[in-house]
Amino acid sequence: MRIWWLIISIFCFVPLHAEDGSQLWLRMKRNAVPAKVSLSKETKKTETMEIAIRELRDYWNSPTAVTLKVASDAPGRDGFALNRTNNGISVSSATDRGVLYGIYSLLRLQQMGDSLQVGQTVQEVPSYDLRILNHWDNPNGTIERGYAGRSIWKWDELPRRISPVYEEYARANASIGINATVLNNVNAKPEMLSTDMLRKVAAIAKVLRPYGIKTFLSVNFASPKVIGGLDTADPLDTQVQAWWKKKVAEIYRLIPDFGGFLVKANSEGQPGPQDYGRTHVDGANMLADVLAPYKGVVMWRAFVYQASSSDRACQAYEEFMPFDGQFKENVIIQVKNGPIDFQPREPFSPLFGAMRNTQVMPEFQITQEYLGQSIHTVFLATMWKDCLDSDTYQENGLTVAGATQRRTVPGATTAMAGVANIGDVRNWTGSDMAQSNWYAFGRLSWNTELPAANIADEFLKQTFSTDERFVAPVSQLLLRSWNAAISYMMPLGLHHIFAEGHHYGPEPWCNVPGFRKDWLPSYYHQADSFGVGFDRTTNGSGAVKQYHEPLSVLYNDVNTCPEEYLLWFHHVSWDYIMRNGQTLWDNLCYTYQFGVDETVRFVKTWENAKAYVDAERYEKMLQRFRRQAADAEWWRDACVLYFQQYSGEPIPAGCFTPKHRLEDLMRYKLRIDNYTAAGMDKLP
Ligand code: GCW
Repeated sequence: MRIWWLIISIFCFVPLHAEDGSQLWLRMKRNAVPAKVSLSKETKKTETMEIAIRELRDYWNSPTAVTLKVASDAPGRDGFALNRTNNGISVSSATDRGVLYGIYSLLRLQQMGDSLQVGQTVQEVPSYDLRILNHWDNPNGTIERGYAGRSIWKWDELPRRISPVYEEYARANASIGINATVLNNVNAKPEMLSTDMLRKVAAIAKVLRPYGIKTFLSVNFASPKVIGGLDTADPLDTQVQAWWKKKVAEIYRLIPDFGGFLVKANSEGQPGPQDYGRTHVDGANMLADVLAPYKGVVMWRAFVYQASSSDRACQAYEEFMPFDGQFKENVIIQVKNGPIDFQPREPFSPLFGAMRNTQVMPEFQITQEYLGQSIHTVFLATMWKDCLDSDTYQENGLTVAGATQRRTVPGATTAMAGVANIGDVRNWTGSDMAQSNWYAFGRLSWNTELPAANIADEFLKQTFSTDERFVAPVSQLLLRSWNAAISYMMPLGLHHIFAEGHHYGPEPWCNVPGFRKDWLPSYYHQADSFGVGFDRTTNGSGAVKQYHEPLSVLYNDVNTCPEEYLLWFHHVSWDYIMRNGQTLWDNLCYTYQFGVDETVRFVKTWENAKAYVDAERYEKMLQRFRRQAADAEWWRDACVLYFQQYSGEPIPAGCFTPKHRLEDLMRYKLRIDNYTAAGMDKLP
């Protein structure tokens, strides 16, 4: 009797196929009978090829036979060609990795309900050589700015136990063209380079390799001192150089295809060459020399700023431009998309247009540190496209994408980096919708020309449903979500008015006694009784001068500056008349309210999508959309009521009635102790 009761309860209460989001966009149905796949005569059956064969056998559900071919006349650099004739489909590439990307492209078509026609050929070559994730994961399992649990890298168990997650991770990345990964935080612990850790890294690299993924590490510039026992880390010291040489030799013995180093030096307290009176060139070139015999590269970050008098937005340019042309061939300067720090909206970093003789790569942030973390839905393809498509005016029509895809010397490596939003929760990214940003990063780094709308469609069709009644409205939601977030957080060029520390909610009033000025919101918004905004014109910090004409002139003039950057470049009076005839103050209020309205519409859109989504993901996302709408009101009230103290103006009649009182919001402190949920249940 008891046993029956138990069995009945199990069947009634435990759904057999609970949807946990763990499959990401890879939801092909496994074939009952393996598909027909063959290799052309000359093609070797490498481990990578075996994966390609297995994927097709298991998931290619068309009767059309597929032939895989590695041939020197096929597209190189990871590229591939798909070709359909009366005899079937051929997937060819100069490398087995290219074939793997080809078969994932084929499977993507199938999942989206599309197919190749007879006579049709598809040829693709990726935009960048390296399409690389940056994990900000620490050896103790925590993740800096991670909102999806703990690190997937289980250092305690490695190299003994190899978690099956590593291969799932490799496969997911390969399916969207990602071919490199930095395993650890740029705020790097020196012990990452200990022999013990390197053995663990090698074990991960071994799993990633057949999927075409190269392993990189972030290194702490003081490593020779901290773990090497030397009394200096001066890059010009021969003992220091010898230490790195030996360390790098050890790394390549363990990981023959190791990619190289990512370095955050002399930034936010990290050690660097300047500690010894040396320069970024001295530091980067020393490591580049050591890595060169192995074809390794150094990604040296330009994210540097000091608590100096100069505008923070100017500092990366000021520090790096003098060295343009002096970096070794295997150095890439890694530049964040905007001049400050992954804000909701920034103009592109002027370094992209300025550096002519240095290989520069964009760094985007997939993890939503400043965009609602794993609670708010903000589709970032739109933001990244905005940066990549920006004209730098260095030469006719040279965009950020163009400037970073161009090789400064023939042997140079091109790359695009994204700070991962991946953790060890079952659905990888906390929010099921946040998977779209990992997906978008892969697809865009593969092809910067892809429209954001196509990426949204691809993601939704593969991850949720191909039903147009679902795809059309939810894709619209995704495409509007970036603008919505800017509107309810920081419209018109406002930036960095986040709560100190967690960067989740608003705190334009934040003032920590003794804190660096450039870590406080008032440094950025400069609100006073006259107006608001940071004067970066030639009368102010002069940041506009770092852009080529006509941008420098355009940005410098309040009348021609694009309004989305108005308060980024100008300190503007509250009664300034905007292009739509409203005063700045009124426009600010209306824009905040527009952001709130959008989030309310998002909740409705999602409610209408219920019929097309499994109950688990539907419910989890619904909670998040609702919380996003409530947060939007929090943002609106906090910012508008705070700025009102300076403008002295009323909220325009009929615009909105605040839900909160400023003094309550100012007293409220969001405690985020568990980043997996980012305080889902906590609101002011
Ligand atoms: O966005 C800021 C973050 C830091 C981060 C830093 C960086 C890894 O708040 O947490 O440190 O940027 O990019 O180095």
